[in-house]
Amino acid sequence: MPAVAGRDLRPPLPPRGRALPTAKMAAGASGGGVARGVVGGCRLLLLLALGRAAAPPGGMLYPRETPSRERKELGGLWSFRADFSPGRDAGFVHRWYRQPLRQTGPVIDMPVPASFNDITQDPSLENYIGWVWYEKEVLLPLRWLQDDLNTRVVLRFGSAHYYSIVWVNGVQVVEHEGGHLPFEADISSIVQGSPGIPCRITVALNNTLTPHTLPPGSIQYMNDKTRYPKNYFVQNIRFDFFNYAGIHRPVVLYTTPSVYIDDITVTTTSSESVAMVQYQVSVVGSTLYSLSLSLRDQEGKVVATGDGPAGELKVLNPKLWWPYLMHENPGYRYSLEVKMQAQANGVLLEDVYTLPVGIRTVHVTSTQFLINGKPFYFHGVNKHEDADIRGKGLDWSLVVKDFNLLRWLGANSFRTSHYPYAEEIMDLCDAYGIVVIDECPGVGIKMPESFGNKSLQHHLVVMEELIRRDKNRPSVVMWSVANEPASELPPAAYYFKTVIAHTKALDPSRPVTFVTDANYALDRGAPYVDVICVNSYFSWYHDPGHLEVIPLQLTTQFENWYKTYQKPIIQSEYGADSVPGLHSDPPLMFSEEYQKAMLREYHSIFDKKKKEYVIGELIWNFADFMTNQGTTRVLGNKKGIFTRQRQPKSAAFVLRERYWKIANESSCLPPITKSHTLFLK
Ligand code: GCB
Repeated sequence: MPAVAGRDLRPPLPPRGRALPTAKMAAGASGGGVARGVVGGCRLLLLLALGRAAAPPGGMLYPRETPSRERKELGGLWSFRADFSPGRDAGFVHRWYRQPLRQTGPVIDMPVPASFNDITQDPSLENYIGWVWYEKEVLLPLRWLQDDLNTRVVLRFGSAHYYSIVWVNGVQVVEHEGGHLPFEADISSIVQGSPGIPCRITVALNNTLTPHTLPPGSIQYMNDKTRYPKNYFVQNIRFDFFNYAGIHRPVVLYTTPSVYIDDITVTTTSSESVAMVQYQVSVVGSTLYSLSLSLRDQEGKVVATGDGPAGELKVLNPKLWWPYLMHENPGYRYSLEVKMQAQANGVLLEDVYTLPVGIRTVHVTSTQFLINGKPFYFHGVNKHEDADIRGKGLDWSLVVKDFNLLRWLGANSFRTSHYPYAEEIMDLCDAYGIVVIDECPGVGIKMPESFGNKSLQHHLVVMEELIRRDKNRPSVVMWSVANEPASELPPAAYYFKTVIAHTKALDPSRPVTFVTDANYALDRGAPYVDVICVNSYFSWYHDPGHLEVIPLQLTTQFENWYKTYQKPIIQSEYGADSVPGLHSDPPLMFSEEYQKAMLREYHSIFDKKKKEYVIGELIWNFADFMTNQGTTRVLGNKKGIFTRQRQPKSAAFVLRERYWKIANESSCLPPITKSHTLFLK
């Protein structure tokens, strides 16, 4: 992505309550002053100014039903109201959370999970910036409320974009900064007083991006009265996907006993004949409890047992977690059942949580990426959470279709470009053996002020939240802390040194990277990564139309990076837009033929360099996706090998041939047949 002109983007904050009549999204718009403020956001600004926020304490176990835990889905239709008041602050001034939202003014039905942008015909909602309000009334099962001291009721959001404040029956229960990651609140004390009465959940969400959010952005007021209406502003972003917002992932209520298993951390080591599963369990609610653990295989047989809050389980002849196409039974997971017993209020409380555990190891050498001691080559894709109508909202049909397409393609991996994906998607990666480079929302970090202390502290918190969520996933083999930051800027050195060191301290078991498009000689973050992940668009953004330059430029790229760092390299993005159905021979840009020809040029060099130190290739992109409007985007980014509706373009067949060939060459299995493997699971 070309950078936005680097001028000073720091005029003063807009006055409080300033009228904001028209909001439009724009990347790199110019012509006015930029405000650092959050739209309707004196409140948020205050919060962000408070300094180093720590990730909320405690665990973030996925809410599973177990013998001691129930779960109630809150998906479906919610009431919705965007705050179109001039300062976007009417909801706070008039305390919309204190009454049913419909009593505050007109509401519409809004599906959850979904982005709100594409649901109506209203362009001002599609491009809305500021606070929106969601509300749902729920009746809780009486049994949750009867033994009021012993049942804990938790309200959990899989994610909401980007700043969330939640009230239950008018009482604020949680605030959370950032999209893409879960947050929750114990609401027991609020709901237990009123059995039989619907409980009202109100959510205020603000999608404004500032230089200190992740991803960063800035609000720009267009002050030239000869060109723009009064108080006109745009949200500038430096990333290339539509800035969808809303409640994007499942909202659930779940229960635990009042003394409960709060977190479990598992790491694994293994040799051929024996594996060790190291565990740590934290319990909240009492210091007097007992813990017992049993590890079962997929036949239900107990293979190891343990007790206490920390220890090691020994597994003889372990069945390892293998990537898709590397083993005939990929994605093997044991079940770790953790049982806690405690006395509280004169009764015996028992909590049970079952965690899937994959046993595998990851190591990086100067030329290889090893999974279970065997060289692993990433032949995969970059994706987006993106679809028409629902935007970034979780959609099971789309999720399952995508996994079927990935396996059809022979892809063994993807990067969660450019933010953490839904836990439900990650579960399927674990189950199918799809290897993941897990990326945080550090995309578009370009402005100098986004490398300051405030941004850095927030980035550290986001990494804490990401690792807390995904640390036990066997599919996650590497953390990516950013995509294409301005890593050539002087403050990038300290910034990435700190973020990467923090990530490694939180999780010493996985390598860490960030994805760069900077010049190898100027990049100040690369010294700290374990694997070099590099993006390049030769013959597209550079030398457009000149496919013949690819072999030389790509070879030079790899050789420069390797000679500088002696670290293995992944081509983490390469691609070309193609408009499906547009043909041209000889190949011209935007035709399906050009996309195919570009692939072939890149592949010839990958084939040479993968014998040395190139350890992977991830196409940009799996599917077409929506972006801001712009002169280089035709209803979005068309670099997908599938259309947005998941139909293959010609390039998909080229990639499929290649990926299956690589899988067959590198597999220790008898030749894998395409159809056979697709239906392995
Ligand atoms: C990139 C970015 C990705 C863009 C892509 C493109 O380098 O990482 O987010 O979508 O290029 O197509 O411009």
